Amino acid sequence: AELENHIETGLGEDWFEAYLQPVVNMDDRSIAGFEALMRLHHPQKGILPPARIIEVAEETGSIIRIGNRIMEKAIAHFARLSRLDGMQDTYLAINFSPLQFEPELPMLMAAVLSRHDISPRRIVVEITEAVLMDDNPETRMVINEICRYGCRIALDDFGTGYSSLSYINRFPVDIIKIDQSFIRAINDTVSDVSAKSRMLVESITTLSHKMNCTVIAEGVETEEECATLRTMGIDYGQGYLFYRPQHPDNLSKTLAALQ
Ligand code: G
Ligand code: G
Ligand code: NA
Repeated sequence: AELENHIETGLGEDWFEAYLQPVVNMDDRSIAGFEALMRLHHPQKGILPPARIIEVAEETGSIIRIGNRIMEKAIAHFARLSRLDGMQDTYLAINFSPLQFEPELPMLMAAVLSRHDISPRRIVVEITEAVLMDDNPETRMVINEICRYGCRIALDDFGTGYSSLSYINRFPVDIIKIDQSFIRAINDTVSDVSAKSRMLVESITTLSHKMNCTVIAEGVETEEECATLRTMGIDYGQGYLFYRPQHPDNLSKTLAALQ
């Protein structure tokens, strides 16, 4: 109930912020895109745990208002970052909860994108298996409409569910994000674990490429992981080794320093 209060107050007092984490090309570590990550900044308590906020917000339904707020903020920040040298072709990935795929969503997205003069081709909609498994025809209609409009779809946390493969061909998925638990395991001290994890990651990558999907490794933390992932042909990486999720003002400074 306390978090619920913080969410309501946060929506009213504008405590929500879209942090951004760059996603890099594995070859040269240049920035390919950004993922927007929700942060609720309480003036006294600091940043409240995002995963818990999402959980509570999905229970109460406030996730729809939070999601819209994050989308607006993320697109505004992205429009500004896009004006920096070398950032013109980057993409912006936004996380969507299953509840957000309401019939109004495509129109709302289109309005925000046109207000900031951002092409829908530069937007990636991140969904989890929960969305794919939702057999609600309305959800599928909305996702298909967003795709027709030009946005791409990324499947998040790949490998953590139990039926990924059976659902993947029912939706126009363009990007597969391999869950960080697999990335962590490729250098497990138990050699049997690391060997199997490497085979898994390699197989997911091969399969994804055969389906014309781009592959992102999530949660890359060490040079060792990065080197192993590069030999597997993974396209993009995301993780603390490259960039942490950052407040957009901070990220602007980081990127300006790169130029
Ligand atoms: O941001 P991490 O930094 O802690 O995020 C925790 C979890 O919350 C992740 O699984 C992430 O996908 C999810 N998440 C982060 N931001 C958003 C958001 O804006 N919307 C939704 N639906 N999930 C988000
Ligand atoms: O949406 P997704 O489930 O991919 O959410 C990404 C989550 O992973 C966020 O909570 C983000 O803060 C976190 N994250 C991003 N990079 C790293 C990393 O290198 N290590 C760890 N442990 N977490 C990361
Ligand atoms: Na995500």
